[in-house]
Formats: sequence, structure tokens, C-alpha cells
Amino acid sequence: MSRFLTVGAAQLGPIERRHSRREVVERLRALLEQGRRAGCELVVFPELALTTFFPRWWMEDQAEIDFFFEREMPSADTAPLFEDARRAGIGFCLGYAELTREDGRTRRFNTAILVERDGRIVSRYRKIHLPGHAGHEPARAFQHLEKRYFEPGNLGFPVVRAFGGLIGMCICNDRRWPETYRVMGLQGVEMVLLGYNTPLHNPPAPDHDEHSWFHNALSLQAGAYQNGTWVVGVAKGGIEEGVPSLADSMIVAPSGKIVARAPSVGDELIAHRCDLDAGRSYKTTTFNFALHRQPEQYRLIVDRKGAIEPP
Ligand code: ING
Repeated sequence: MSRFLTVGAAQLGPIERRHSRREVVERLRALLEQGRRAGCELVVFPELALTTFFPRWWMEDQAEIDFFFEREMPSADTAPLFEDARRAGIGFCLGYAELTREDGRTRRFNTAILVERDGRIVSRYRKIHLPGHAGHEPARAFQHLEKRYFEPGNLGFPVVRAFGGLIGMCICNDRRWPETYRVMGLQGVEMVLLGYNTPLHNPPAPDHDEHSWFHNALSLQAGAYQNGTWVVGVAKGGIEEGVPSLADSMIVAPSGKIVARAPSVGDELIAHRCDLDAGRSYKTTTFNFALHRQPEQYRLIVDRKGAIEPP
């Protein structure tokens, strides 16, 4: 008896700096309603889905920076989304900038939460791979200051039992690193949920720009196939505060096949009825980790941070 989970990828178009949390939450509620009508049990929103992608700007005033962070979740502004979801019996994944107090100090993370159909937050993930730079680089057309505004995540890559399966999360740049999927694969993950804000121009490597769509799909499809898991990638796309950003949200099967893909660059829901057992034939044969992997030969992956070439 297969376990099916109908999941929706709720792609967002641009969020401008002037858009209030309340205005954005109304867009999220509209996408959730589209998900309800499509029969979704789980709706996935993008990375930093409550605000514009503020790491594109150099800011020095901490109060100005902290404007973009949430101190509580749900908050007064996001409570209506939680209420709609609970009332509809739909779960969701939401990316946002998290400001919290831990170990006696203020911490700031690029965070995603997983909310079950009864409204409970059942998992939290904090982005581990922070791309970009920490210092002001005015020569760039726009900044990418995630290393300045966030700490690297301190929760690992958790996989939880939810929605009748094994669900994991990651965020944006994480999707480009095979370690991300493998750590979750080693926990038996059946569906990886991730949001992204990806500029179509990468100032340090403009020659990569034309490959943006290919690199996105390649990363999601490889992660799915090599770990026998579903991968749901959800964009905040379009031209946001003057920065053209990749859309191309998609749902990828454990075979690596793309089964749903957003044709627009705006607010749009795509959905698919996912068979959570579809990864089994990969996990029990080609990617039977227990049978085939040789971890003692992989030491460098954990012990070494940067590449060291032979003499
Ligand atoms: N954004 C980008 C991403 O990894 C980036 C950073 C852009 C990396 C272009 C490489 C090329 O999709 C975030 N938010 O991680």
C-alpha cells in the first residue's frame, strides 16, 4: 500500500522592501488556498519568504538590519497563515530570518520551519552553507551578505517523521552541496523541502549566469536520484528590487525526473501527488548505503575543509 503525499510548491514573485509583512502574508495565504483547492496536504514556501532578500544591501545599523528578522513564530503578522493552514488541515514549510536568544546572546539565522497539519512546528532548520561575502564589496552590482547577517546553522540537517513520511529541509545554497542530501539520505529521507533566492547574475563568476537554470535543476535532480528522495525546490523569483532572480520552481522524483515545473516567474502554485515509496527501489538497490558505501575511504570529506592538491 503506497503512501501518497500531495505537495505544493508555492513560488513567490518579487517582494519589495516596501511590502509589509501583512501584505506578504496575504500572498502566502492566497497560495495556501490554491494549495487547498489542488488537494495539497503540504505547501512549501521559499527561503526568506516574509521579506525582500535584504542581504543584497550593505547595512551597518543593526536596527535597520533587524527589521528584516522575526523574533517570534508565529507572530501577529504570520498568525493568520498558521490559522488558515490549521483550519484547512494543511501543513507548510516557511523560510524566514530568525532572531533569537540562545546561550545568553542574540543569534541570527536563515531559517525554515516545518508546520504539521495541526499547526505544530515539528522541525526547524538553520541554513548551513552561507554563500557570498561578509564585507562591503561596492564594485558588485549588488551585495550578497549572508555571511554578514546570519550565523551558520547549528541544528544539522534534521529528518523528522511527518506527513506520513521522513521529511528533511535545507535552504538555497545548501542544495548545491552533495553533503546536504547525503546527511539526510543517511537518515532515510523521503522528501527534501527547500526554498531559494538565486540572483541570475553571480558577480564573481558571470560566466555561470547562463547556466543558472541548468545548475538549479542539476543540483536538485542529482540530490534526489543519489539519495532516492523527492526534492521540492521553491523560488522567490522575478526582478526583485532590480535584481533578476531565478524562478523555475520544481518537484523532482527519486528517479531524478522533474514531475512539475513552474512556468511563470510570479506567485504560482505547482503540485504533485508524490508516492513516498517511490524511492524504495533506489534505496534497496543502487543506493543501498549499508551494502555499498565505504565510509572509511571517505575520511577526507569530513576531515578536510578546503582542497589540498598533491605535491
Ligand atoms: N543564493 C544563491 C544560491 O546558492 C548563488 C547564491 C547564486 C550561488 C548564484 C551560486 C550562483 O542559489 C542563496 N541565497 O544561497
